[in-house]
Amino acid sequence: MNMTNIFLVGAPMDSGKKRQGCRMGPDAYRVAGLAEALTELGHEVHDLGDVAPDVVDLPEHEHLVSLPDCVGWTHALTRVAQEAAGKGMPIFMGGDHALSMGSVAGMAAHAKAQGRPLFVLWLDAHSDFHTPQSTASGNLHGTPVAYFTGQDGFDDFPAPSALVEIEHVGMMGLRSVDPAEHAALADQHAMLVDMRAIDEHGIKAPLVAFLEKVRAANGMLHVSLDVDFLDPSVAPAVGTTVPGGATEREGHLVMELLCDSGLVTSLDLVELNPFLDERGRTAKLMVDLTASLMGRRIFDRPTRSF
Ligand code: B3U
Ligand code: MN
Ligand code: MN
Repeated sequence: MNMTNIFLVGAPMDSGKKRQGCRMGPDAYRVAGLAEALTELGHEVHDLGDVAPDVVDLPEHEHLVSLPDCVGWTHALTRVAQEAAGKGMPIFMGGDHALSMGSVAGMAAHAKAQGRPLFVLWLDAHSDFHTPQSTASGNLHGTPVAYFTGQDGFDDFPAPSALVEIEHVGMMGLRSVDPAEHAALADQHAMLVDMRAIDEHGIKAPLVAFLEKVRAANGMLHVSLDVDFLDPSVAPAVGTTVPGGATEREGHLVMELLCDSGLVTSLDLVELNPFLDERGRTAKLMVDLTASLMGRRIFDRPTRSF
């Protein structure tokens, strides 16, 4: 793979839900050797350190968890994402999934300035398609896809300067979708790949179909990897464990195919809660998956001919 200028952005956001611990994520990735693994692959890696949320003048909400903080993070990360995207490939080290409101909004603004559409691959057990009105938990990490695709109800948040078309969103690994999200997704045209589809068709076929759409549209591609995309038996360090997830090998294959495509322009690593990890194994797996995305191979040559 060609040398890439990679910008690591620490986003120790812990405001998107009640359970705490994701704020330790960026340092866990540093300790697990993310920068070193990418440098070893020949990339130039710059760690921009940790971002802090903007201070916003907004009262706490009676139902939504840490609304002012989430709004402040969205402001800050939108700005930082846009800046970093102008220089190279940003990797957002979360932090919980509410950080993707900012990372994706920033990448969408950058793509718009390039005259290219942004596509988003959402690797997650959840669809994160709630609005502030529909969420029963009040946890805003369940809302980013609705935010950056321009659904109603995000009045307290910055209005994104560019939206992502819902047709440009592909979700893979789905196995926990709330009734309100089901209803909201029913009349939309996101690519929805649940675990049944992966069991029936394998993980490669739907991914290749999605990548073809990105290529045909000359799109940029943001990948958002939630730890709970993976099965909790291999990735236990996450607050919302959902059994029946992707295997370690499926995770690597997705990353290898994404690497081969050459289409990925930014990445989120989200929902790692190091407080719940077992001797750093989840952090290390996320580092290894990122290495696969950035060119690590078992063999360099194609293994198509056996
Ligand atoms: N849909 C549920 C659960 C959830 C969403 N994302 C995560 N959990 N990690 C909710 O609370 O919105
Ligand atoms: Mn998520
Ligand atoms: Mn999830």
